[in-house]
Amino acid sequence: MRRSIIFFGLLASVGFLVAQAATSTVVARTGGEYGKPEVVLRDDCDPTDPGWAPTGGCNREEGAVRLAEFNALRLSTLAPSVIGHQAWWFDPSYLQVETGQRIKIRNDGGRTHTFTEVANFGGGRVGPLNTSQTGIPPLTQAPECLASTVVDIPGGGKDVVDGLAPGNHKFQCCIHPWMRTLVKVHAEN
Ligand SMILES: [Cu+2]
Repeated sequence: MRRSIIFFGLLASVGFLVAQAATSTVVARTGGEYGKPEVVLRDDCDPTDPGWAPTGGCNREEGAVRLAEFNALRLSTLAPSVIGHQAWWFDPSYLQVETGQRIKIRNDGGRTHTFTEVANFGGGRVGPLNTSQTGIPPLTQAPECLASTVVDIPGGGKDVVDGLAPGNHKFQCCIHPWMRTLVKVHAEN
């Protein structure tokens, strides 16, 4: 009698440990090491600068980057092609998810962005943002960015990406081509 109680007690402990291990694996993949399955599209346009108005305005309550600064930081004298203003970025730039997990996309910036899958990172659809130093050709446009199916996400807008196959997936903004995220989808195991 006493022996069987100990035996069942042991079984219960083992079961608890197994359950705990399974739970921590899930936590590690979705909430811990890998982060949330979400990409935030960011910029910091200054809504008080009228310079933004002709190209869609700036849908933010506040921001610190005027159009002149944005344009000045497109190029660096040390690089052949566009570098881009660092306040315009995809957060995170590297995301790992499980097969079947949907990825939420949120534009926290004030400008329009896209989150477009491309076979190869390249230029977007706006010529002046694919720019290079004098005498050097601009970025080659990613063909996916020229498709009519590209989804524009306005400042404050949202989207969702799902159905990604296991493997690496490259996403970029088709307006600001230096905004990029590599999504690594892990196969189910
Ligand atoms: Cu963009």
